[in-house]
Amino acid sequence: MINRRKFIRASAFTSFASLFSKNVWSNSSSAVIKGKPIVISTWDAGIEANKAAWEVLKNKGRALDAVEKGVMVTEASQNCCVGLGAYPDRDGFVTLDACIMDEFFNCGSVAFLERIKHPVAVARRVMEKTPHVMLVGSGAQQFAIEQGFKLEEQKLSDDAQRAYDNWLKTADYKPVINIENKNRQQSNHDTIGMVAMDANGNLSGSCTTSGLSFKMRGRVGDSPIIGAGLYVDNEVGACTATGVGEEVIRISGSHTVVELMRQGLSPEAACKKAIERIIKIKKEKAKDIQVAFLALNKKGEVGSFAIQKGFSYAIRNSELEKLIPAKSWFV
Ligand code: SD4
Repeated sequence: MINRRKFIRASAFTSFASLFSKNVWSNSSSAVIKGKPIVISTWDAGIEANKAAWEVLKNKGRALDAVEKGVMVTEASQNCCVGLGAYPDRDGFVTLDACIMDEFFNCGSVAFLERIKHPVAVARRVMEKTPHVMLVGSGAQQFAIEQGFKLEEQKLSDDAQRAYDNWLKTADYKPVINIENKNRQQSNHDTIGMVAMDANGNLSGSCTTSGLSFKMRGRVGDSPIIGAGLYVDNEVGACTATGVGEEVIRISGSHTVVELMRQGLSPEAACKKAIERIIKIKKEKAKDIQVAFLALNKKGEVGSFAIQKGFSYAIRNSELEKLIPAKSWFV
């Protein structure tokens, strides 16, 4: 890969070059955190989610169970961006995307799923009970009901109704950078991606979201797409993504990060390279986009990198329970 200076020189776009030269690395933590078991997850809500995952991991449970139980905490909580209490699409419906992947490349996913409280648990059933990887829309809902999941009422939470009514005044669609950390009165919540390594050194991951608020009906982001919002290779490491899903899908983001780690890059360096790839593609537009990657390698080392500042991730192991601000391209 070309280095940053050569890349600037190679760029035909002066303003694009200035976009690069303006960036200064954030001095946020990049401490190498090592050891197993360990669980990491995106945004502030990761702290609570990690607690549930840690209960599994500390008792020598499987990483797969930990990452399912962990993100179910966020799915069940009231927040902007995960679960049935989250903000709806532009037609006023909450549609949920989720996936899960284990140490054997088994994976399951649901997308455009409505009225089911725990999409990640349905994704796990897709993985374990069907010959498929992904079910969507009414088919995913039908499968969930067959599997005993309750069909919940079609109703927005009070918070979501307020946000939707407000949005309808202009009906102007625009992804909001770091919506997950903005204007939340209680603790902050968001799309959650989680990866864990258990006491046996096995990796698993999960990702669950309501997607971008006020999205087009039927829109699916990166979160339920294996290789985009999540990827696990038990020989190498695991990665999850958050932010504007379209940009993550475009570069098969999480898979890219895992492949970069396979080539010997540290988790943080791999995340940074993937972020650079998006910036190179988006040019000036990159300054209005947030994407972050969060990765864990087979040695138990953790790393993250975002386009914009404001992304943080939660970590839990036997010594630490902490929210760590990620480094970012723009500061
Ligand atoms: C999506 N990646 O649907 C998700 C949104 C997200 O924090 O991560 N928000 O594109």
